[in-house]
Amino acid sequence: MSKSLGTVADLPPDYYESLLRHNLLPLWPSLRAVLPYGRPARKTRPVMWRYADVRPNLLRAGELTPIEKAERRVLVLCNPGFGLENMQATPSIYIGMQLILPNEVAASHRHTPSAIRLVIEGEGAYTIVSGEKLPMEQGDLILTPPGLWHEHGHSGHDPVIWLDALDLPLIYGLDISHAQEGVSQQITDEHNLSAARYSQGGIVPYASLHSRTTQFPLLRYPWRSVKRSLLELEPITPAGEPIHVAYINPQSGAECLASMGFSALMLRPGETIKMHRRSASAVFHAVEGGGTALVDGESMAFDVADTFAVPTYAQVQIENQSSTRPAFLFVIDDAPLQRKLGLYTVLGDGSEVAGATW
Ligand code: GTQ
Repeated sequence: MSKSLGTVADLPPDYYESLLRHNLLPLWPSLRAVLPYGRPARKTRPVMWRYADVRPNLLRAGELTPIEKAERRVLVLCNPGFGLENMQATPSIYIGMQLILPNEVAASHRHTPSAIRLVIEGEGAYTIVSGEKLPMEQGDLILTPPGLWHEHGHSGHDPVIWLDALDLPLIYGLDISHAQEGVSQQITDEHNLSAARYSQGGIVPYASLHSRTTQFPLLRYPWRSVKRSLLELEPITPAGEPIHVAYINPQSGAECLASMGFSALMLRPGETIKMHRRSASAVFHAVEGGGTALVDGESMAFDVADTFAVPTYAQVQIENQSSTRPAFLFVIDDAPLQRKLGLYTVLGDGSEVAGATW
């Protein structure tokens, strides 16, 4: 039914060359590549980054490159589908693994991309965001919203490693990615007071109902609280249905950041879950336990601290083979961005774009 379109070979060579000289291109030979019928062309590959491969290389970076020479000592998890140099895990998501050694300081800066950290190992590190000192414990989510000063420090004894996620591909793609160097921040809140202000879901400081002092009231989501919520959902969630919680802004109820969404999944011992196929791309990271991920037919075993990329619309099945231990996964996706564009869809719920063929 679909008509085949003209190609470059159909055109007189001198005509085509003159178009190029004027910075022009005919659309029709390339139209189907950028506007394919039925389903999108996807560059994202299902890729697994094993912590066992990342960790020794990151520790080696700690020996090779002093923090002053790195600003941030990070190895970037690059999806080969985009070309490694583009530093994309998915179309919109950058993922890095960052190492800080005892007594090091990763100097204060701020930038247009949004960032988060998810702590993988080690004790005693902290991030200061807008003067608030945020302890970093294993599994904690720390937000660094766009434009806010942030620096990292470490007063413990062992290496600390965390996962960074940024919307860098998006912001860089918009030609608005830039940073500013700063001086070490004055700590105005030594005790992570936002954690006390928003210690329980559904309860907020009274005054916040009429005057909001900040767009980002909560900058740290302790893993302890997230895990407790998942465990509370367990007995009321039917077997095989994902036990899945979303991180939100406690003041607005919206996603924490405009472009990236964060959620956590629990798989009971022996459980297999099937995720909805949806338009958002995502990165999954094992916080506790392991298992096997089947992403668009590709089977990838994962262990604690392993990380994998999930393309848009992918079929995702996750299996926890352990008969004794639950598995916990942290998920980063670009659903908030897609919702703002009116393009977030879940296949099979009637929201897909007309003409999609799956
Ligand atoms: O820690 O502020 O992986 O600015 C990339 C850019 C981490 C950070 C990254 C950054 C940071």
